[in-house]
Amino acid sequence: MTAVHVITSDNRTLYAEALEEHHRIRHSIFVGERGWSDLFRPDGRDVDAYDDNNSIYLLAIDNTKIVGGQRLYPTVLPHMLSDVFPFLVKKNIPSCDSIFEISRYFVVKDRRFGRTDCIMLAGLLEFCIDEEITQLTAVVETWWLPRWQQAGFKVRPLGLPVVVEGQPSFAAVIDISSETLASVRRIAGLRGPVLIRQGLEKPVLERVRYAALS
Ligand code: A1S
Repeated sequence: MTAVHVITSDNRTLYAEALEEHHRIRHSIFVGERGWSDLFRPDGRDVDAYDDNNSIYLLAIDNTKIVGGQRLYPTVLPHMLSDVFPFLVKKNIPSCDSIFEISRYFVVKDRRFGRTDCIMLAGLLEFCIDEEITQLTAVVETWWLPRWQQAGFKVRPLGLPVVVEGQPSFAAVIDISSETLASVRRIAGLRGPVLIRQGLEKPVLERVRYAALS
C-alpha cells in the first residue's frame, strides 16, 4: 500500500536513505526524462537552493520503494517564484506563512497510471489542511491546468503564460480545501488518510515558520 510520508528537518535522519534516493530519482526524471539540463549535476543528484532545512518533502512510498515525490517551501522566504520566475506574476507574489510553494512533483515511470498521482494529491491536501496551509503557489507548464481542474482544484493564474525551456508555463495559486480532498479521494477510491508522520509531532510547521521568520 502506498502512503505519503512527511519529511522535514526534524525527522530527516529517519529517512536519510529515502531522501538520497529521491534526489537521484529527481535527477533521472527532471534532467534525463524532461531534459531540464540546467539541473544537471555530475553526481547524478538533483539538489537546488530550495533543498534545505526549510523544505518539506512529501514522498509517496510503497513498502520501501519511492514511487513519487513533491516539495513544499515557505513563501515567506526567497523561493523559486520570487527568485527565478517573478516575471510570471502580473501583480504581487503571494507570500505569507500559510502559503507554500510546491515544486519537483513526480511519479516514477512504472506508476504513472493515475492512482499514485491521486494518492500524492490526497497526501498533499491532508498535510496542508492539518497544517493550516491555505494556498499553494507553483510554476507549471500549461497542461497542468486541465489536470488540476479534473481533480477538483480551484486554481488561479497569477499572470499570462510565457515560454520557459521551450514550454508555455505560468505561475498559479491553488486553494486548499476539504472539498478538493473529498474529490481526489473519490477519484482514487480512497477511504481514509494516506499521510504518515513518522517521528513528527503534529503540527510540524511551527518550527519551519519560526525558522523562516527569525
Ligand atoms: C512542477 C509541477 C508541480 C509543482 C505541480 O494520455 P497522456 O499521456 O497524454 O496523458 C498525460 C498528459 O495529458 C499529461 N502529461 C503528463 N506529462 C506531460 C508532459 N510532459 N507534457 C504534457 N502533458 C503531460 O498528464 C497525463 C497523465 O500523465 P502520466 O505521466 O501518464 O501519468 P500521471 O500518473 O498522471 O503522472 C503525471 C506526472 C506529471 C506526475 C508524471 O508524468 C511525471 O512524473 N512526469 C515527470 C515529472 C514532471 O514533469 N513533473 C511536473 C513538473 S514539476
